[in-house]
Amino acid sequence: MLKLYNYFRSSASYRVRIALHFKGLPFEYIPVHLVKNGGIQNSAEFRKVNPMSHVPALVDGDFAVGESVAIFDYLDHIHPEKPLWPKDPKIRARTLQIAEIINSGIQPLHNLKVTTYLEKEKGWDKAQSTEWVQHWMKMGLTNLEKLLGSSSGTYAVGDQVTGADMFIVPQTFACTRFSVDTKLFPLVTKVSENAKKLEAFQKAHPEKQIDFES
Ligand SMILES: N[C@@H](CCC(=O)N[C@@H](CS)C(=O)NCC(=O)O)C(=O)O
Repeated sequence: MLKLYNYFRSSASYRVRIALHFKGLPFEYIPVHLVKNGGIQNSAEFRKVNPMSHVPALVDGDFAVGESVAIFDYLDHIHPEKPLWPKDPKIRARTLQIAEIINSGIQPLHNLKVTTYLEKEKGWDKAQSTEWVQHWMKMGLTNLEKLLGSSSGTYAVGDQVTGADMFIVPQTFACTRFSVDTKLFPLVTKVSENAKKLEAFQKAHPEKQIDFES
């Protein structure tokens, strides 16, 4: 069985949980607490699974892969039904564009190790680091909103569920944690709300996970 090293609150983990449920693939949930004891992701043992010291990481037999974009690609190749990255070249490119706006343009700027660095190494207080996160979230979502103006239908890319929705929903969850009002971005909110009605998205929600903490 596939194993998923992840953390309930991690938006990148949430993406992969959605993808696994969407494809109907059972998996063993291996919690990696990102905070306790300096963060299990920083342990030598976990670094063997993912040298980047972050979740998620998917393990299939003796093969381990990190990075949600790569994990989605791997899942599509081992289980091609219900593609996360659709086959049509234009739909696929748009899906990956949206995923990358979030994956490289927004999420890294609010990652735990980044805000910890700002607060511990640069001496910023919580309010300053939160303002930094909010700035990058709003900038990214403003640009994503423009793109959704031409790409979205019921979901982020037309009327079919794609991997793009699986990146957007966890991002809106992260925005709420950092008090960024996603209602400022009506199309982002609309496609996210539509996707959240689907079972795969509901099963993957942080509050439904075995390691959930309030
Ligand atoms: N681009 C990576 C992002 C992974 C990532 O940043 N994970 C965060 C949680 S969402 C993490 O494990 N952070 C640990 C840390 O900052 O120490 C992916 O898509 O998998």
